[in-house]
Amino acid sequence: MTTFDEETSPRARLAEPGEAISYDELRLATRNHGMPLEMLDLDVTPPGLHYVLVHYDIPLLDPGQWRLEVDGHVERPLSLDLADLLGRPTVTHRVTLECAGNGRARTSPRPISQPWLDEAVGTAEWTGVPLAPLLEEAGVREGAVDVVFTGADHGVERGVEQDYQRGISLAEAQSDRLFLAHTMNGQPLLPQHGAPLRLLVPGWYGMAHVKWLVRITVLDRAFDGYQNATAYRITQDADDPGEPVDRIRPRALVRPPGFPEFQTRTRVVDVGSHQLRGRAWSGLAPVDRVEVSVDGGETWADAELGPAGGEHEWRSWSWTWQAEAPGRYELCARATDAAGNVQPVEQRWNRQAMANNHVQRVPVVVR
Ligand SMILES: Nc1nc2c(c(=O)[nH]1)N[C@H]1C(S)=C(S)[C@@H](COP(=O)(O)O)O[C@H]1N2
Ligand SMILES: [Mo]
Repeated sequence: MTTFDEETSPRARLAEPGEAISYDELRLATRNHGMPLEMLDLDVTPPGLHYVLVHYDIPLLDPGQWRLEVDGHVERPLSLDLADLLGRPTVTHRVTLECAGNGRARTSPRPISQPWLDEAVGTAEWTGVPLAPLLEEAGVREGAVDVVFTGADHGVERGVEQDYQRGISLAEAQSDRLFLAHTMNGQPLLPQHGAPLRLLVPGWYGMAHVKWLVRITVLDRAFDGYQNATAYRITQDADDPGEPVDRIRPRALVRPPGFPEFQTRTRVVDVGSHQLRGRAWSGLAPVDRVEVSVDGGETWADAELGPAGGEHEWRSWSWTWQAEAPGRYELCARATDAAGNVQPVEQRWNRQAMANNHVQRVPVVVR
């Protein structure tokens, strides 16, 4: 195995106090992109406007040559082509995806990585094949522990050369929630979203939803690959092994009202009545409360919730703001779910800012 020096593949680190965004971070930020927040108006994010996060390169796979292998600790390994998968019974679900690092650029010192602000989220209508029947067809053997999903993309990260791989427990993999999506918003998957096939793990942060899926391997031991054991962990310091990142914590976003100033994106609205609206989601339980603030979180009012949709789909909310006096305001929203998880106003950041759900702040000038 090649070893990579620190210049080629630096280890994880936090920015120095006051350290500006680097070209490395800018390069990640221009390859990967967030959802423009005005798309919070829509139930389903249009193709190309859903956020994108790709660790390495987007592999261009020939759908005619592509195969999915199901192997490892199974009785009957499977090798399936796309026609086989497209011919199977499907499920369709609207699923909200959010990157586990959404918001990480807001912490100080920030972890050096894709510098998300608030926008690493999107909702698509995914169609595909349930995973559990495929595992049953392959015949999972006694003693199986984890199931590993391998993407066709390859790279080096923090000195470790790897295919993008994520493991999940056998119990999760056999639940009826997981499916292999070949269709997004009624169209074949776009290259950046995992064409021709990706895993969907509704309710979990983005890293679990392996794109460009080529192999599903059943293990008789716990998976200790990089993306599970090293990355995507909630740690307090550099030596802490931490806890794995799994389900999405409650978060609400405001659709920025009025019109923006080009450079600062400060919003401009006129004195008067404005319907504020946005979306809220949680992978832990359905959202059942959204609160809104126009004074930066000093005081809160309950928003009206839109219809409850799919179990893992964001929920719309609205609230009427009487903007009576000209001046500067700061809009915020926060979500609570039916399991009692409340989005905190004061974020307690972990080292990598993983699975944070800090409150968005939208500066508005009322004129
Ligand atoms: N094969 C593969 N799958 C992947 C990734 C990747 O880099 N390679 N990125 C993951 C991460 S970190 C996220 S947040 C989601 C993003 O999915 P999207 O780009 O379709 O929004 O894909 C996940 N699946
Ligand atoms: Mo992510």
